[in-house]
Amino acid sequence: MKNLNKIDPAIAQILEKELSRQRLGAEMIASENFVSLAVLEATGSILTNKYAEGYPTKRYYGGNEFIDQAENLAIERAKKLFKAQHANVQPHAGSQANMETYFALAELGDTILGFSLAHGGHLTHGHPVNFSGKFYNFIHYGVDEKSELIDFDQVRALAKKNKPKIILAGASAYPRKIDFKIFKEIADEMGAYLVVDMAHIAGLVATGLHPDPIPYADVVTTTTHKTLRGPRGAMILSKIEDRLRPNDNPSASLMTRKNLAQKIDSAVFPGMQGGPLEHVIAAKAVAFGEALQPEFKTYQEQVIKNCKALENKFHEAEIKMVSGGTDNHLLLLDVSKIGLSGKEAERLLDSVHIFTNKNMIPFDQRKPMDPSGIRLGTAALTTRGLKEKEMAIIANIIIDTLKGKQAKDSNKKNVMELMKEFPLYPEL
Ligand code: DSN
Repeated sequence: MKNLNKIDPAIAQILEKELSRQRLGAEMIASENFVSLAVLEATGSILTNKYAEGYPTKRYYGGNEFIDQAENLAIERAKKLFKAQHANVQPHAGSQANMETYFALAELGDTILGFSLAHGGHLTHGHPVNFSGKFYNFIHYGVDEKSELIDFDQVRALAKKNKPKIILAGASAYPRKIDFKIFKEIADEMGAYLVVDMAHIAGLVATGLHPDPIPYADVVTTTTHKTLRGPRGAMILSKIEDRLRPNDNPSASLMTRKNLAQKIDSAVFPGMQGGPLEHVIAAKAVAFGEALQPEFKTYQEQVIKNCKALENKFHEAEIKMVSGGTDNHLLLLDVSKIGLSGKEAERLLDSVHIFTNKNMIPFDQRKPMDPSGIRLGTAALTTRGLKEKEMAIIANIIIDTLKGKQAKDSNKKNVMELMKEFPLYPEL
C-alpha cells in the first residue's frame, strides 16, 4: 500500500484498521468469506480501467482483446464448475442477478412465488420495500410451524391458486438442504419457470455437498463471494432453450423470440447494466479455477463439519436452533429463549470479537431491526483453518456470552488469541 499511504493516508489507515479487525475477529457472518491473494490481486488490478459494454467479441468499445480472454475464461470455468449450459458472469451483485432474471422471464406486474424473507428468503425475493416487491406481484411461501422446514404443501397450494410465471427457490437464512426436484415438479405442473437463487450454498453445490439445482432450474442465480469464496459479485447460469417459449410469431417482441440464454444476456446488458466490472470478472475466473481443484471439496466438507460442531455444542447448552440444527454452512439461534433480542446478542458477540448478524426467525414476534435470532456461518472461519476443536471453543464463548448476557474481557482476549493462531493474509 505504498502509494495509498502516500496519496491518501486517511483511506490507507482505514484499510489497515479493517485488516486488523478481520485478523483479530472471529468472522461468523454466514454470507462472508476470505478470498485468496490471487483473487485479491485480480480484483485490485488494471482491468478496472477498461470499458467493455457488450460481450466477448461483441463489444461497444475497442481494445478488448485481453478482456475478452479473461471473461471467456470466467464463463467456461463457471459452466464447467456447475455443469451449466450457459453462464453470464457480468452481474455486479446478487440483487442485480435476480433483477435481471425476473426482467428476462416475466413482464412487470407478473406473479412470482418466492420464499418469505421472514422465514429465510431474501429482500430481492419480493419484499415490499425492494424493487422486486414493487415491480412484481410476489406471493410468499414459508416454513411449517412445527418442523421449520419449507412447507411444500403450501408451495403447491399457492402455486395452484396464483398461477405464478416464476417459482423462486433459494434462501439467505435456511439451515437445511433444499429439495429442488419438488420445486421443479410444482413448476412443471403450473407451467411456471423455476428459478433458484443459490447464493448461500453455491460452494456446497459446486462440490456435490448440497442437492444440485442446475438439472431442474431454468435459471440459477448466485453471488460469487459467499461459500463460493470469490470476489464480491454474482453470475447467472441458465439453460439455453426456453422451456416455456411461446410460439414464435412475427409480431412477438424481440425479447419473446430469443432463447433463454439470449434473454438473460439481453436483460443483463443492455437491459440493466452498463460497463461490466472486468477486474472482478477476472477475479471470478480465478475463484472458479480454485473451486475446480480437489482441495475446494475438502474445504467445503470442513465447512459443514464445523457447522455440525457448533450445532452439537448448542444442543448440549439447550440453545434453541431453528429447525433443530443444520445440514449446511449456517445455523440460526433463537436467542429470545435466553431473554435476549437478536440485536442485543449481535452487540454482545461483537464486543468479544465474534461477528454475526441479527436475523428474523420463522414466525418471529419481533421486528426486523431487532428480531429474535442471530445467524452464524462457518465458511470464513474454515477458510482460516479452524476445525471442530476450535469451533467448540468458539461455541463455548458464544454460549457463555449469551447466557451470561455480558461481554467478558477474558472471552474477547481468548477469541483474539485463538485467531492469532490462524494468521490471515500474513503476506499483506
Ligand atoms: N446479505 C446477504 C446475506 O447476508 O445473506 C444476502 O444478500
